[in-house]
Amino acid sequence: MHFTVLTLFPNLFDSYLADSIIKRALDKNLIKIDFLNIRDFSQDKHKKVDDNPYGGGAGMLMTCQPLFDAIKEAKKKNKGKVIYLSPKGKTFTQSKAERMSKDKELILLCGRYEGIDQRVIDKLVDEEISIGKYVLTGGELPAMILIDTISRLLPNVLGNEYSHEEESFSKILNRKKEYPHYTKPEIYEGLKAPEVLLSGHHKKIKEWRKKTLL
Ligand code: 58G
Repeated sequence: MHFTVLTLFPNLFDSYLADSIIKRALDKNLIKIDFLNIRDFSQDKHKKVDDNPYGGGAGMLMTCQPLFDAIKEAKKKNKGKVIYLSPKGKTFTQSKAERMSKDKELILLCGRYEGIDQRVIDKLVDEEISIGKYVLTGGELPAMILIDTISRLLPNVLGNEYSHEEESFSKILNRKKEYPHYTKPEIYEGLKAPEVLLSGHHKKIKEWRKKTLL
């Protein structure tokens, strides 16, 4: 999967991508992430990328020119859909991630301030996606959430220890209804892991798990 991220704050992605399993996916070339700093496309002498909204109102909007030019540049190397991360978008779900993981390329547009000029959305955005019903200061966290969720679904991204093959998505999402999990040590500050799980008696373990379903 090739992601191109358009943002005013590409550095926000560094620490997240420098760690964790996403770093490994990048190193193994299972995913590629390009960043375009929207400010680099501003033709304003002070590299301005925002202005007051027509009709008045609080806050600033990202202007058309840097966004049109940044998206045009992104499209030279990335033929995927342009996704705008916005609280007005359609809610991102595991099913949506599964569908998007079948794409080869995606362009992720991160807004700041009070959002972007509607003409960018009308002309250049293919889809508006929201990670939930709350407003953030920028689209960068939602973009990272899409990258993370989609990347872990790609072949060979998860190691065996995190494999989603053996445990289905529906199971993960229904974890509330799943049995409780325990790992070492057997006793932690006097709290014992259930005896039956240490017994090696598979039939009894299965019965215990069945009866502990919430
Ligand atoms: C209102 C306010 C509309 C995504 C700000 C648009 C992005 C939440 C989500 C914005 C976001 C989400 C500017 C800052 C989008 C722009 C960005 N907030 N729920 N904020 O996915």
